[in-house]
Amino acid sequence: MVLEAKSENIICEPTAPSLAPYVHPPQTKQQLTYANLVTLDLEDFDQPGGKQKLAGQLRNVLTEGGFFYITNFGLSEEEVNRQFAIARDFYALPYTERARYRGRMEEDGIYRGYRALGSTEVRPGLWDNIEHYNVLKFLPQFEQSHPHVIRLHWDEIGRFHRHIHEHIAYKLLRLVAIILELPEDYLVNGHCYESNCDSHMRYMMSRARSPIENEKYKDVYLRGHIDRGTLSFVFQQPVAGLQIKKDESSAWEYVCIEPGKILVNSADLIEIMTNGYFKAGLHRVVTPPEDQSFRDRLGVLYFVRPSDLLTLGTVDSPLLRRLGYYRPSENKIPALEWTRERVRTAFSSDPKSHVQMGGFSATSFQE
Ligand SMILES: O=C(O)CCC(=O)C(=O)O
Ligand SMILES: [Fe+2]
Repeated sequence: MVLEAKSENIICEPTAPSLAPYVHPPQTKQQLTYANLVTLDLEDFDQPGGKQKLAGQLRNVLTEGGFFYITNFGLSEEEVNRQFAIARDFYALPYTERARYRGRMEEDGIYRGYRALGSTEVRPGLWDNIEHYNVLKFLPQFEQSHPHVIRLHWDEIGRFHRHIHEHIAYKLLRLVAIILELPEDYLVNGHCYESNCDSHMRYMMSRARSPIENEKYKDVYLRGHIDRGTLSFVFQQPVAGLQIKKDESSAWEYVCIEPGKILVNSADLIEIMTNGYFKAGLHRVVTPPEDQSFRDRLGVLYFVRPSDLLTLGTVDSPLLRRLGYYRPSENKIPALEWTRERVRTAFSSDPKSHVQMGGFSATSFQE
């Protein structure tokens, strides 16, 4: 079913199963250094001249660090908060129940199902405080068992999932193609919802640690990294902790994702597709400020991954040719093989672990 994002509450029907409302924790009162990021208003997309305006804004953010907010993306606050409520209910399940749905991402490189707490070493002998539940696309080939709390809201999650992919990500992919002076659907064709790929929605939990533990971990929840794939979307996040770096030489800055906004970051393939003209957003997660550090941190995210129709390499763009960025590539490696290999290596305990494929290379984590 194709949904048009015209009115509010397209996702949550009046007959949707009831969910106790989710109440977000309060924002920190501490003074933090926040990154100054541009907000793209997606309502402009269908206005006369709107795509050109958005493409201009996007070109700047992608060449300058890869982080921006979007607003007016066709999902109401209630619809977003219901996803947080589903996440809350999932994490209220006993650990043994969550663990029954464990994926095999360490082997197959696909984030599907449960990713258990403590799956990666943050420092030698110190395991992470992160767990997630990942839902692949709503297509017959990705059918699998899910916990009751997920099944109960299955149709609603499916509409939310598709909306992010087809009504938000597609717009941004069209804008990227416009910037690169390619046919507008060039990148959408490599990211079709109906194609095989590992795009997924993620209900993410970072468990609070004690001050003593935080000290041992040097306040790192998730080490600096660039995401695998094309684009990542992070919904509102009142518990501060996510930090970004505009480039290697700049300092880490917090981001504050307010209700009504989504933080978007470009992932490794955006950089590869443009041979470095566009940057992938470098980020990490640290201990939340003191007035929030005792709180578990619940997140809703969506990761756009390439389909098996996109190959790993720089796209033949008139703009990239003019700017001297175009580099022909002989390989026909499906880009999803790259992202899967990057996911596998993220579970390696070797701090130097990295992927090398088709002339491209990337480390798993930085500092
Ligand atoms: O928890 C966050 O805010 C970001 C998580 C993240 O960077 C990731 O899952 O790749
Ligand atoms: Fe990330």
